[in-house]
Amino acid sequence: MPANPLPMTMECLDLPLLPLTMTDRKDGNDPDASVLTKTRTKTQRPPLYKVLLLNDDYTPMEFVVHILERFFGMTHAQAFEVMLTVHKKGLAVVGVFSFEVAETKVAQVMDFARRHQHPLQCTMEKE
Ligand code: TYC
Repeated sequence: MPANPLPMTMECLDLPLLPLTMTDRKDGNDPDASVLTKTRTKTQRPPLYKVLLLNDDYTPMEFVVHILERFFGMTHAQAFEVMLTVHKKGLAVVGVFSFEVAETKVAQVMDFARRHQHPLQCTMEKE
């Protein structure tokens, strides 16, 4: 399994103010023209992005294994297994991250592959 460092970014969404019922009033009086309101706050999770590794006919298997160890924190055994999945099925999800982390991983892999003159392709998509 690939390492999955989920950043714990929490955002709050303030929902519309809701009228309170008479039982919510502490004084027990009829508010007549006035209405008390309460804010409901709901936590929102940040969107997550899958990082995908694509197969090709030229990139050496050991190079792909190295990429998975180096940039995705996999052990050699995990990396070899994921590399074989990509080789056999055409692609595999190698991690799920926030937008910024996924973007960085893709850029690191693409740059490392280009510098070693391998055609390896890495992309991301919203989960
Ligand atoms: N298909 C490549 C080969 O036979 C190995 C490979 C695996 C390439 C995974 C890319 O993402 C990849 N040498």
